[in-house]
Amino acid sequence: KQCRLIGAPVQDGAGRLGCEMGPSAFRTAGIARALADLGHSVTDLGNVSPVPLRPLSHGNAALKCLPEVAGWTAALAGAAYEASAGPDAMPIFMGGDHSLAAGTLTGLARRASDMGRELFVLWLDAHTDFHTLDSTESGNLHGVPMAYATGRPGFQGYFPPAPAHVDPHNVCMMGIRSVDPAEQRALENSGITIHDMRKIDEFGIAPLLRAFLQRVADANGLLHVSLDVDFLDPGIAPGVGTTVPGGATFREAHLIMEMLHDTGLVSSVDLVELNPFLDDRGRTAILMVDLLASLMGRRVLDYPTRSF
Ligand code: DIR
Ligand code: MN
Ligand code: MN
Ligand code: MN
Repeated sequence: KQCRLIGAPVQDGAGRLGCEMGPSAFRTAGIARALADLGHSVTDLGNVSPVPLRPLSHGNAALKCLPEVAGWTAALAGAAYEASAGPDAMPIFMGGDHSLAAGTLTGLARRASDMGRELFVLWLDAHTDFHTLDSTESGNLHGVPMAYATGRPGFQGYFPPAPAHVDPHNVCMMGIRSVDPAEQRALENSGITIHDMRKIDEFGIAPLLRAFLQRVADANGLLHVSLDVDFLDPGIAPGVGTTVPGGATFREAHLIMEMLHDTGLVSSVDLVELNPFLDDRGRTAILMVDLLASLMGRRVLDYPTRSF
């Protein structure tokens, strides 16, 4: 694969400072080396800069940093479109908070549509990030990217016009365990598949994921994986501003990544919400890099050499 590392040091969408250090932490944790050791070609394209701001005012007084996040969205949609060109392209967006997905999802959706393919999204997160600009109560814009990307109303005139939308029927969310009431109402008829932690506990992650991957394969789709650090249990991933108890375990997360690699369907990745200021000696950054390495082909067990 042609791995293209793209830093997106956006932190204006999160409720606390620190995500702007995310791309540096991923680099320090050895992300390029981990991919190169697996035999991939790796290019670090550096960090994206937001487009110039224009003043914006909105009726929802809770909104924080709307012009800044709108500027990042425009810049990242362009960066995602460009970095996804070519048959072996594997853009990897190093966040930065999850508002960056407003840009990556819509830029990648435009690329897919150019190719005559459909974009599918595996959303690994404690949260659904399905607020509109009107419904968010916290005002933190990392809570809106999936609503924007799937074309929910109310973004026009504030966020840039989306270059393309993601079909909500092509979205599967796993790990969900914190949903605000307004999001829940909107999700009910959205077409999005949601596997919350209850479902994962009850059925296990493998059959749920396998069913989604089969749909992607049947449609010859492109698959984008958006991995929010808070998908993981806070016990193994403390470096995030929005920890929620009861997250995915080390093995559940690695199993997902290994199954994704086996299918060969993944064409792009977001690594988001890493807050190095809150991390414990880099362990969350290192875990995220290890998960990416599993997704890109690293094997924990080499079965043929086992003698028992
Ligand atoms: C909550 C938390 N739904 C909000 N959202 C996120 O503020 O809108 N936390 N994305 O990581
Ligand atoms: Mn998120
Ligand atoms: Mn989250
Ligand atoms: Mn549809």
